[in-house]
Amino acid sequence: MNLLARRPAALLFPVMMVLAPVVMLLAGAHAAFAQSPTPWEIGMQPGFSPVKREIIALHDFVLVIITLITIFVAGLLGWVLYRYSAKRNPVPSRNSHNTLIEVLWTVLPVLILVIIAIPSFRLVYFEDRTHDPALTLKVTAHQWYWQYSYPDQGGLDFDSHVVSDDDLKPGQLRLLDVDAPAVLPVGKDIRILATSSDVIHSFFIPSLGVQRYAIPGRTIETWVRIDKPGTYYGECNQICGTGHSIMPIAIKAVPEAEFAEWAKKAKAQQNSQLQPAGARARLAQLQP
Ligand SMILES: [Cu+2]
Repeated sequence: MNLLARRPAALLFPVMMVLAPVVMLLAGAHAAFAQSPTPWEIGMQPGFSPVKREIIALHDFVLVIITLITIFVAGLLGWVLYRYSAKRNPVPSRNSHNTLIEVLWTVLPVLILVIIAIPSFRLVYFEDRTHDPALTLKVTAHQWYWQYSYPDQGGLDFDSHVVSDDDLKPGQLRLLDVDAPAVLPVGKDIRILATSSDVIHSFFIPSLGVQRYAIPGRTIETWVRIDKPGTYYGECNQICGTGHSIMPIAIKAVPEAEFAEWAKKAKAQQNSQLQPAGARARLAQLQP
């Protein structure tokens, strides 16, 4: 007892250890889940879709191969510098050919490339399309904002603009938050069709493994299945003009029932509103 009275810190530590997870859980319950870039990030954002998980797996696999090659070549270089310096090897070899080594340094790189190509091509086809989508989201890029269309929801269609620095509310992310995010259901295969009305843009959401060029006169497909509710941020990542930095992407993933409710309300609002700017503002208020 005496000991504890003299050293309150000894008691404080176990109490904090017990309380910390509870406090974190409570804080987490209030803070909405969101995926965005963080300062000093050097790795990729974590994945919240099957495609992104495959991208991370391929990246990790190739990283091992690259690391082994780099270590091997650096080691070889070091050995040659040491062993064949003019001091240690005053009379250089006059050989100009060695069939075995030449075959090896041709065949081995080819084999390594084939080993990388197989999972790489598999991934290209995996992210290409989904065969039985529950929903289609059509994305049209404009200088400098995104337009989202839902052909399965009675043609629901709205524009999504960046929130300007002056209008940012507490907790909103500068150059990432938008007035009307695209709302999508979680756990469903969603077909994404990207196109553009003016110049080449790119629809890019890192944590969902979505990246498709938006090209005028073309429609390019991909798909996504979002693991959990939350907001997933992305950006146009094709230099498209002076406003390139002010066309971020925000995807709000919600449970299916909530999505259906949102789509119905948003469509009703859209029908009752003739002024596009007003419709946009009212749609923004409807976001869950
Ligand atoms: Cu762009």
